[in-house]
Amino acid sequence: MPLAMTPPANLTSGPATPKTAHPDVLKWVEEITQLCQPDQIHWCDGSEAEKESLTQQAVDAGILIKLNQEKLPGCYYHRSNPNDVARVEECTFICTRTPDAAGPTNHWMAPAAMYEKLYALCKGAMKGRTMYVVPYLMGPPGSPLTKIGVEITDSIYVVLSMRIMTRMGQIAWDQLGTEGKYTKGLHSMLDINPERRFIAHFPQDNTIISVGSNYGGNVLLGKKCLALRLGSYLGRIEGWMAEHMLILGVESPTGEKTYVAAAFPSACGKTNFAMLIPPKEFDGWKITTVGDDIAWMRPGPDGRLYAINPEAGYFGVVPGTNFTSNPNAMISMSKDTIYTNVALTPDLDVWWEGKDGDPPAECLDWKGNPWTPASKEKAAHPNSRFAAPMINNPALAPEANDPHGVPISGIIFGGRRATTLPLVFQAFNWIHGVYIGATMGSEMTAAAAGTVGQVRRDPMAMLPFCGYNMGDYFRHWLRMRKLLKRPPKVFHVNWFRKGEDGKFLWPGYGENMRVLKWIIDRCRGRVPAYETPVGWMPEPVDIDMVGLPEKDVTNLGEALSLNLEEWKREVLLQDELFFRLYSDLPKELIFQRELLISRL
Ligand code: OXD
Ligand code: MN
Repeated sequence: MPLAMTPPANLTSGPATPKTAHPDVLKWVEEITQLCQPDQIHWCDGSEAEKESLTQQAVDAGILIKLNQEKLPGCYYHRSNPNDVARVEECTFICTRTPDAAGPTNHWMAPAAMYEKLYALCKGAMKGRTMYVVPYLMGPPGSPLTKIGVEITDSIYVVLSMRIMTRMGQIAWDQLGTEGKYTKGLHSMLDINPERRFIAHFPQDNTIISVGSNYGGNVLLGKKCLALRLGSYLGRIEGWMAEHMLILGVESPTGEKTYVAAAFPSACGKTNFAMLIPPKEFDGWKITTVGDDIAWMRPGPDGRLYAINPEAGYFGVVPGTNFTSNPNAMISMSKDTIYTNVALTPDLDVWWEGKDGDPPAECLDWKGNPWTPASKEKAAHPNSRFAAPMINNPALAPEANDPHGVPISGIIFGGRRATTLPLVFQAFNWIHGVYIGATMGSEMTAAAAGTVGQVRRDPMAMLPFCGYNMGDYFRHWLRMRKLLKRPPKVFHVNWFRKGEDGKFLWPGYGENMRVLKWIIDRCRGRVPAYETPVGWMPEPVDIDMVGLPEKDVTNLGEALSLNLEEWKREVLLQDELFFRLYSDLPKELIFQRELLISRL
């Protein structure tokens, strides 16, 4: 088929030749070329040869450092600008037609005003640079949930990371054809200046524009921008859900498989939970990872909720990861991985706080400055990351590539809470579960710029990621119940509760399997629970503690305890969000609050 538009004369050879005949893509790329004025255009095909050549160019330009290939085959190291190390919520905008459609929890600007501002910033921004046109799939090929995106970027780091994080290249051009729908994404680093940093979403145009950053969460546009912000918007219109959730499979010794999805805020252990290795006492039990960050879910023909992981890689927090906390993540990042903002040792290995073994006697910290164990600053940035292909994960669920997705039996909410929230409880029903998710709170982490440690309400862990009015988002959750004959059971967990001595009451990591087992058994209706004002709870004897030290067994009672005075304060704290959303809140949630207060 002839191309609908001929690319500019000087850009017709090699990778400058379009890899698609999709008329709208060609028109849009031409428009962005005129606007950004790159020296060259590279249409990505996702091939090995392309990867090799781009990686070499990135190394030559000092954007990547080749790591010790004996220790870390195929691995590279990247340092971001120190002003650009996390997602920035103040710079993130939902540009719906009215501010009300974006709602009080999102920053809003009118689409026309935002386009004008960003096009002015992008004018000539790629002079002297190459513009990459990156096609990608979010989801397994052929899934009814899968979406196509095209990201235009001037960052080779973005191209190489998108290749890990998504199904990038020819596969996406093929699925797009000449008539497919796709999400437009334009990214330019500009001069990596926080003053000129905007991550703008235009839901009605299915478009994202991100400028002034080169940090993953702001610039790998398939991830937070498409898979969550635009995804949640599209899900509401199209009758499905885009959630900030891991998906895991639990296989019992008899081969029975159960799948759960879990929403924890950023840097609260989703990757660890998704890759959990059961303790040795759970002989024959196996956890497999479908996804570690994002779930797209839709009702299946049997009335259950089916989930896919739209991603193809992990963009995980590195510090604290070791062979005890998450062996599967360690193996996942042992090859073909891009590390960002960890420390670099003299033999070109990587190091971070919490890695197994002793700290190196000397290394370069994440900013490239000399570091020794006596240094006051951390060697790795607390939000340093690894981008690794999911196929590296020894626990990868084969279903991660299944276009049908997996049936979800349980949804687990959780936050990082030192007090009040017990180890685990179960919602009375779906509506109560929506209330529990909507009122979730968590201590802030380094994944976003802000005050680390402060408790903030983070409904369904979606506060930074919901692409429309949060009140309507809750309404969408409530409405989904009507589309499900067998809705998942809903739970809340808190691995982070502390005792009076300030120490964690629960050992966490692989031992979370013990709580997960109770959850699975509840989903399958085969263990008891007792009714409390906050939901169904296990007695300590209902959690299998065999093999754990005496102190953990003793602490379990406290980890599971309810302090009604603390809960009354909790309800008042929850009001902070409810007041903000009041005019948009579904009545069901207000009733749930009243019911909780009367039970307390
Ligand atoms: C992430 C995040 O990167 O949630 O997954 O910040
Ligand atoms: Mn996340």
